[in-house]
Amino acid sequence: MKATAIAPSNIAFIKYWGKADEALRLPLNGSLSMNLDATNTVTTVEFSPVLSRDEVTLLDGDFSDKEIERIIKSLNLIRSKTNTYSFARIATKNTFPKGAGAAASASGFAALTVAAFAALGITLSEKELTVFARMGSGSACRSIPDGFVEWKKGNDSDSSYAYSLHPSTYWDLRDVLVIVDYRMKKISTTEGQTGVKTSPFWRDRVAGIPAKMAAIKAALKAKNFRALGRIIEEDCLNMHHVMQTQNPPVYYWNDVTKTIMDSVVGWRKQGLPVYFTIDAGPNVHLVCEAKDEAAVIEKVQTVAGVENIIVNRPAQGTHLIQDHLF
Ligand code: 2P0
Repeated sequence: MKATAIAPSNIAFIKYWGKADEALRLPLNGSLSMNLDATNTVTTVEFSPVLSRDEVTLLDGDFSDKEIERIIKSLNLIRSKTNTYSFARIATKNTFPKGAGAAASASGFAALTVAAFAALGITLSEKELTVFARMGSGSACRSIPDGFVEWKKGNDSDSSYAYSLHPSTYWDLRDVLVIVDYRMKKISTTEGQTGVKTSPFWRDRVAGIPAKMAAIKAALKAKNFRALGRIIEEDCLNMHHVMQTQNPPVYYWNDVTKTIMDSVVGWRKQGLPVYFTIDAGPNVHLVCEAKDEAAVIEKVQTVAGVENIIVNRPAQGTHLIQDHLF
């Protein structure tokens, strides 16, 4: 049987950086995100007894050997848990470039997990799917449930899962993704996280997360945009502070990133409610309410060095579609 899934990427408002268990991808802290509708991965999977190896194709580019290895590792895990002995044909495509600061590994492993189980004819609960996706890439578990999502830290594999706090229709926010560099990041997030405990500040950040999670959930519940934005920006800066003080330091920003960060503070002083957040790359996500989207875009267009702007709305979680890629 053939199955195809579409998965959104997600932007973390409270971020995941560092693992308590490398093999299971258990995080050091819980995180919270919003699914993004313009940056998706579509993946088709078919298991077939006639194949003599897994065949993995990226339709809009090339996978490195390391990336293929990681996909096959995920498939092997699914095969071992389901007593499946066939190899699989997999085709996948992104609506955005890999490494562009939109989390391709999040949408990628979410789509792979949902398509693979459907292709095997096995129905898992959403929670179980998030646990499998998490083992492919931590942030992928947050791309499976709908809309605004919490990934619980947990203390073992079954308790470290993601669930929807609010559906995508709950709040008409925008994530204006400002691309300032299309090249792949130099340090992968998996590699960068291995040094987290060399930062003298990681403990402080992790210790502060439960209170921050409670505060951001309250801001979401009350639809208090300014409170939400303040926490988003604060946690972004906290995470990058940890990254930049690791040994060796992991530094993702460039000059345009910093110009935008400064500008956002200035735009707020002028009365425009917009907040920034940045993942493991130089590109900047500007979070605002729908009513301010046009004003934010107008401001961003004045910044030299901006290569592209992608406007995201809150998105549904990962789901099956009938348009197969082969
Ligand atoms: C996040 N990031 O919460 C944070 C913000 C990067 C910065 O989740 O090793 O690619 O595959 O579990 O999920 C990126 O980490 O790492 C990430 P792995 P992942 O979105």
